[in-house]
Amino acid sequence: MPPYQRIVILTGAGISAESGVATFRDKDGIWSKYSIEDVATPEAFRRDPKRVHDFYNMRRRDHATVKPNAAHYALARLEAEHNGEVTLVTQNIDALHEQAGSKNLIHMHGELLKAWCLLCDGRFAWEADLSLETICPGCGRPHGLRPDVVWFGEMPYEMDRIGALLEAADLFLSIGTSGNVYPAAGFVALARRAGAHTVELNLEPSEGASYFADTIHGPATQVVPAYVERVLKT
Ligand code: BV8
Repeated sequence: MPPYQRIVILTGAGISAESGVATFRDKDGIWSKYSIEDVATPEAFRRDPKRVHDFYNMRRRDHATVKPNAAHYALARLEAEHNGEVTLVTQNIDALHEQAGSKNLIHMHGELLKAWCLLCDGRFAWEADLSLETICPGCGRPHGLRPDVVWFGEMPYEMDRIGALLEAADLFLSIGTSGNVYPAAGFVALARRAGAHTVELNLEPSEGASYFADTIHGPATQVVPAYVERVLKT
């Protein structure tokens, strides 16, 4: 394994599964209980904001009970100890990567523990419930706050920066994602075109498994620390 200089890592819900955070498309996943059209689009929020707030309030409350797992800590260790650049791009809206110590982190789908005021464009750390009546700490008005997450049909955050990182990558790891959601599911093709070595670490082959030069299947808490160990030894 050559020494890699510019590592880009994409994570999805599977990396948080062993922390007790529900994934989306596994059996009993979130989308088996809720429909995307009802809780994860701007139209849903316009149509029934209370229903959408309740969905994220439930997930925010659950989040208070979970902790990072060995896979989150292994990625934080890789960033801290690897002699080269390590950038973590997560689709997840949980805060487990930062709680495990990752710093060079991009939340491309936003953050569960942040609120965004559509009246004053302010963004605020937020752990409590949100509702239409919640007063914005920035502009002092109600009826403006929403979860600061990227819904379907909305542009993910920092796409230009992510594109530049993929262009320059020499190693691209995709961890715990089913490869169903774009544009994240297309990152492996961009990384390959840039000449990066591409590895999927997932419980089972994802939709995009065939795009990867290497695939390692198993629970994240086992396969991720083992792979990080191998990279750090080069
Ligand atoms: C965009 C935040 C364009 C909210 C999320 C029509 C209109 C508009 C767009 C589209 C359209 N049709 C299609 C699209 C594109 C759409 C899309 O891809 N749809 C899919 C369903 C087909 N994408 C979008 O809309 C994106 N925006 O395209 O904008 C645009 C252009 C110009 C101007 C404006 C807009 C935005 C997508 C972001 C949506 N928000 N999340 C929230 O979380 O509530 S997506 C959501 O899915 C999460 O972020 C999640 O992370 C992500 C992907 O899911 P995964 O993470 O992969 O989770 P999943 O459960 O699927 O898989 C888990 C995996 O882990 C499995 O493989 C499993 O085997 C594995 N696993 C399980 N346990 C373990 C494990 N692995 C290891 N160890 C274990 N223990």
